[in-house]
Amino acid sequence: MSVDRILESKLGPGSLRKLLALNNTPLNEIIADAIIKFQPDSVFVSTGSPEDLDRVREQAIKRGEEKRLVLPGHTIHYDGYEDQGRDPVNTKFLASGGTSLGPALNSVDRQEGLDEIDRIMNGIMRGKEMIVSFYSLGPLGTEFAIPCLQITDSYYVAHSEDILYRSGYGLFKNQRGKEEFFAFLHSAGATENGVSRDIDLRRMFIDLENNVVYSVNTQYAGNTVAAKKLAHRLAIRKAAEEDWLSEHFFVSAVPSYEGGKITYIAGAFPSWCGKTSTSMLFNIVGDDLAHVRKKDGKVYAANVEKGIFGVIKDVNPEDDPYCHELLVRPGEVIFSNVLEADGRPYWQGMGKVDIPSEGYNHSGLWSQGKKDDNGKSIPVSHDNARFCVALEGVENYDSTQVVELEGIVYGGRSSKRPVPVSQSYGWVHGVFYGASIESEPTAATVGGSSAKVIINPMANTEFVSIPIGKYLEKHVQFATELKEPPRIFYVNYFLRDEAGEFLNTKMDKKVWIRWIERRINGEVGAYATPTGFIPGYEDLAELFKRELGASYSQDQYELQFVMRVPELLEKLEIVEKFYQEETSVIPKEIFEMINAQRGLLLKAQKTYGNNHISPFKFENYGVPESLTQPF
Ligand code: SPV
Ligand code: MN
Repeated sequence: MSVDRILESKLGPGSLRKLLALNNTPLNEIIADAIIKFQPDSVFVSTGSPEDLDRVREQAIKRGEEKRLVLPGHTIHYDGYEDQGRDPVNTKFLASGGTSLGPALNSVDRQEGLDEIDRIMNGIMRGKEMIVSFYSLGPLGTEFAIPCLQITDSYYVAHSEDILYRSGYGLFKNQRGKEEFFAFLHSAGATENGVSRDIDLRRMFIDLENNVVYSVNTQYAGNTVAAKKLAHRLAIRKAAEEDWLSEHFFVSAVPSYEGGKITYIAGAFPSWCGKTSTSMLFNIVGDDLAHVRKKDGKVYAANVEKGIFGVIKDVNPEDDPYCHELLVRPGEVIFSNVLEADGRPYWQGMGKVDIPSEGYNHSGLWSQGKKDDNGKSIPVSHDNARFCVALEGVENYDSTQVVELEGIVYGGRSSKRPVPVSQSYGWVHGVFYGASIESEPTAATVGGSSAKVIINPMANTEFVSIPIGKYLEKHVQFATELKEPPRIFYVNYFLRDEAGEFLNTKMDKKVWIRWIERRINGEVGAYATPTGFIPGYEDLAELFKRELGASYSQDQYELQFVMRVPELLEKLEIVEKFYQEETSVIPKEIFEMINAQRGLLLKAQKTYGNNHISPFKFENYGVPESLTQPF
């Protein structure tokens, strides 16, 4: 059958008209091919028009993928009990020659992968409707925009994507080749009680040669909303080829105290390290993914998305006032994997609210004390339960589409190592900050065992689709011709004392980010230490007062900013081992930084005769030359 005949056989006149108006042969071919393989009963094409968006919302309810809650616009969706997060084991790159990407990247021989996916997805949409929609990664009308085609049989996925991404229908007009767009093919597969049943056949396969991603037998958005992490993997590769960066960055706008200046900073933390709440402390541009480009000696960033798919756990009025507000007022929100009782959503850490003793959650009918098959108590909501909401209409949304980036913040979760905030001595030292992001599993308690520490370069490990050495090389080289590259910082919100208590409150991060803004603008000084510039006590005391109305004692400062030499040396070992074991060629600058950093720490330990060195000891410490090189 010809492509036209195939399309005519499944698309109604409205959908056909919308598709043919694009005059896009490669697009028509890919849709026709999906029809033949997946055999949907019908196909709906959404242009992102208000009517089409409405239909998607409606169908998500009608087909039982979402349920309306009491507040207008609020709906709830469930993923299967075993389908509550990204599945890195079954997320694979398809690479010709199998292992050409190196053992660190989870890959499978391309043909083998395509054959497997063909087998699994053959006829998988029988009895269902296929939805075709179009998105743009990044703002339309700018060089950031990348067209994305989504094909799915899940109205929940299409709905989430409509909330999270700019519509890209217009970008597909008159395209001449498949290489002009990313394509995502998803099916939830057979469902039971509304959730994907065949979890053992869950696959996310990324065809790097053709910029096509397949995702099947899963609903969790991190596996299915392809414009998110699946596209991010394709974008990292594209960026490396075209000399820009695709990063796991939030972007935030920090207005100066004096008014008149807004400083844009970006930052990467692994999941569950406070990224969304950091992005919302001042004004939010985006909370998860940004593309970064250079132009005329300056660095610009754009939010890939236009919404938030955030962790809901611990969103409460005290810790996350802006986020919380979004979840308790009318407006379009998809809650996932939280407790529903009498049409209202409840989640872990939501604040001073009486949680009903029964309801429905990610485990099905739930009552207080319910246990899973392993005898473990099932909480009110899953740890990775989420909310999905558009940024438009968020009180502190800064809708500037492309922003000049002046600072980058890396951060992780460490109970005993990096100080709460420090500034690198230069770009390469900052790349080293990013390359050594450390994350303890969230369950780690006092002094979490080093064996469990995960090194997560730029919080991007899971998504890097080129050899990690090449990825870091791109970072090192990015700033070579920039006169004033963005300043780079490191934050750690998770220091604990001997008794295992956190040394900081959740709101303290506002002070660190404010200090970063002041520092970028030359409004505060800093003290050099062996690991970077740190804030002075007086400056912080003033910022604590101004930002939080809180007092900040010298003792607190000393406890938080003490340099924990043996712990830091131990981390260097872990980082060094991580990169020594890498098979790709790691830029020499990374090893130079590790060695220089180690030398400075050992020297400081000797000079000050102490394992834990008070920050006050560094008042006259000079900027170490070994960390300022080469730029
Ligand atoms: C993250 O876990 O980093 C997320 C959510 O942003 S996911 O969509 O799962 O990637
Ligand atoms: Mn993320």
